[in-house]
Amino acid sequence: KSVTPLIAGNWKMNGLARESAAELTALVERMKAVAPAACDVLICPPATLVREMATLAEGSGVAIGGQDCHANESGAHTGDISAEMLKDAGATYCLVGHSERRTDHGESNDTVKAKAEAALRAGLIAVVCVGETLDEREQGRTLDVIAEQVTHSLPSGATAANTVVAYEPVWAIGTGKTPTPADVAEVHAHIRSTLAGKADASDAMRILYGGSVKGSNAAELMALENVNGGLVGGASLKAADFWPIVETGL
Ligand code: G2H
Repeated sequence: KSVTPLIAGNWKMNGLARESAAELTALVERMKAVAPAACDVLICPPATLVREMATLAEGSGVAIGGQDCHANESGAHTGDISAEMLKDAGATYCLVGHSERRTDHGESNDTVKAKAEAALRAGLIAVVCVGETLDEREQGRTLDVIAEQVTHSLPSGATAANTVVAYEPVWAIGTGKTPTPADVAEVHAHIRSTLAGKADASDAMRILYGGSVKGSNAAELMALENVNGGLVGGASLKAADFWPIVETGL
């Protein structure tokens, strides 16, 4: 594959400073040993840890990202964090539109798009997440739902350099269930064709697969056409679990 893969870890609402620093240090040491790595590696810790993790990861090839950002640069938005603040803390990426944000916080495609545009405005790479629910899949609506989400969540001005798409079937998140490789390949091909004409250099834009990725299934998933890396939740929390997944991109 000609595109540099991205293996991303999403720690979600997990991590206190001491344990997280130990896990990130273990990952950083492994990355330094394979430098220059053939894939990009990203960890998205909770916002409280972004600055500390960014300092620990400096110069290692492990990038640090936010898990969400507000669409505005600053202002009266209690509890929210802007893309500029994440950038200031050392982040270079930001996830937007994760299904847990879409579900738990009622984020629409328009909201996700505004957040992705905020990430770009701040100079962060936006990782725009999309995915169908089990109901939508069972009704045969998967491809339509995904095309709709990609079309309406992608930031204007999206390029292969500033935007990544992550496909995460909602029913596969944290459940241990994964779609078949054929299902993943079908959706990724559909995302690729949806991107054509909507984003600059759409052929080179990275499309990640996420949802119960682990050491035992990563190689098969990452080898699929149009799969340019993974977004990993549970299996990214421990360096020892995450490393075999990173190795599929090395
Ligand atoms: C999907 C994924 C990471 P998990 O949410 O974003 O989590 O790998 O635990 O299914």
